[in-house]
This record gives sequence, structure tokens and C-alpha cells, in this order.
Amino acid sequence: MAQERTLSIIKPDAVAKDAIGDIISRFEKGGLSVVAARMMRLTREQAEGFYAEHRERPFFNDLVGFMTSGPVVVQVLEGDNAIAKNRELMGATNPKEAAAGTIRADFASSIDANAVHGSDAPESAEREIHYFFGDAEICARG
Ligand code: RTP
Ligand code: MG
Repeated sequence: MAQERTLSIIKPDAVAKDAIGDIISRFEKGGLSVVAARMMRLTREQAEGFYAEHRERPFFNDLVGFMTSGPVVVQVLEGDNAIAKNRELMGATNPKEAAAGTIRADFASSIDANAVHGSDAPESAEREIHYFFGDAEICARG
């Protein structure tokens, strides 16, 4: 299977719960390696730009408000089939629908405060990785 990279964000609710370590452990145990990482507080402009595809959606303001409500951890994950693997480890957007054992089932409290973000396709992964990281900040393994 192809080696891929994907952009992951540990959202403010999970950071506030001190679940950073547990969540990164899920990725590592699931076969994904961290190749770049930064803790930061998103500005409104950064959050709006990141979620620009959702600009017209009714939940956009709440989403931006939530994503700027506290610090997040942005990271690049690398591994076989990393984009789909990360989404599988995350579980469904709404934690009520997330499969048992997924990150959202275990750490999310609502559809808004849902613990993690993951890129959903190769094109979005490319855009989202470079939204936060320059090539020199991504550390090759091996
Ligand atoms: P994400 O982008 O954060 O990884 O989540 P996702 O792909 O599973 O879901 P997406 O459709 O991209 O939505 C982005 C975030 O917006 C919030 N949302 N709220 N109230 C609603 O109906 C609703 N739908 C989406 C969620 O917090 C979701 O993670
Ligand atoms: Mg999404």
C-alpha cells in the first residue's frame, strides 16, 4: 500500500482533557508515525481559512468559534494509506455514531467538540499539510 501523509489536529476539547498523549498513542499503535507537530492557538483567520470549504454551512461560525477556543496540536502523520487509516482511527464525525474503540467514541463529547480533525482526501491532505508546515519542518523517517 502507498505511503501517504495526512494532516491531523487534536482539537481544543481533547487538549483541555489532557488527552494529547492518549490520542497520539492511538495513531502510533495504528501504524501512523508523527513526522511534524506543533501546539498553537489558531486565530479566527487561520481557522476560517482552514475550514473554508464549510464557509456556507450553518455550523461554520460555531466550528470556527470552537477551533479558536483553546490550543490545538497540529501534526503530520505518515504511514501506509495514512489518510483513510487516520479517518478509521478517528471514527464518525458525530461521536454518537462513532464505532467503539475509535478516538471520537472515546474522547469526543459532541459533534462540535469531537476531539480530532483528519484530512479527507489526497488533495485536502496536501493543502492542509502545507497550510501549517513548510517542507523543512516535516521530518523524514528511516
Ligand atoms: P473534520 O473536518 O474536523 O475532520 O471532521 P469531518 O471531516 O468528520 O467532518 P466535516 O464534515 O468536515 O465537518 C467539519 C467539522 O464541522 C463540525 N460539524 N458540525 N452540526 C453539524 O451538523 C456539523 N457537521 C459538521 C464537526 O465538528 C466537524 O468535525
Ligand atoms: Mg472534514
